[in-house]
Amino acid sequence: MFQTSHYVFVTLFLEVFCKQRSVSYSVVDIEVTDYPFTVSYPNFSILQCGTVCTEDSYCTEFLFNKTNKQCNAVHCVNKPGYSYQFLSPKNDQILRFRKDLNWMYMGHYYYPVEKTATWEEAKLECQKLCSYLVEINSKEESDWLAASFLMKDSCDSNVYLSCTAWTGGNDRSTEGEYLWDHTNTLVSFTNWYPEEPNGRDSENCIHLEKDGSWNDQSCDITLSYICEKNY
Ligand SMILES: [Ca+2]
Ligand SMILES: [Ca+2]
Ligand SMILES: [Ca+2]
Repeated sequence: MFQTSHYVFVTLFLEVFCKQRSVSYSVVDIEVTDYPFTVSYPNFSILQCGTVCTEDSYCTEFLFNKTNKQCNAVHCVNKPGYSYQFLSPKNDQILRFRKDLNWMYMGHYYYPVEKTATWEEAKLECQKLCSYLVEINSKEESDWLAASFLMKDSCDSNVYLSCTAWTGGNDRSTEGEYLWDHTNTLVSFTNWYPEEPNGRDSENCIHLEKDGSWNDQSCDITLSYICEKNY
């Protein structure tokens, strides 16, 4: 009993502490899955563990073993130069905390990132969040994404460069053959802006515009992006 309330206290403190860095954590209580990419820190306090995760952009979640003070930062993709441990925590001594991000749910989970990035950078940023660049399969999804995340009072009238976001759609492998990056499936539903796509070899990545329409654009310019995940 003492131990439980002790950790409840520590947990609350952890959230306050980490909020000063604009990151808070929630206890994860869903059935455990396997964690292929965890970085191990022995003999840490729970606060040190939270701080390590806060300062590591690849860390989405951390695991803390109450008994042996083992801290494990969870990554979703391989970070170059890190050595990883596979972890399958069935042990009830292991507390799990996930970084809070404001994923919006509409059948899937969506997270708009306003910071701009090239298409490749945006792809990696979504992977770091255990997600992928958004894949759009219907007019409803396209319109909902644009209305929810892109259409703002501050947008200017330039359809192409203001209030737009990368999607996972691209024809980087074969010109004119558009694929969704994560599922590697053909783009079947399309919602091109009039006279798009027009860039041939120089424009191989699809971005979503604030009216829900699409444009092919050079993958090297920097735009906002939307990440999606199934759960
Ligand atoms: Ca989708
Ligand atoms: Ca192209
Ligand atoms: Ca274009």
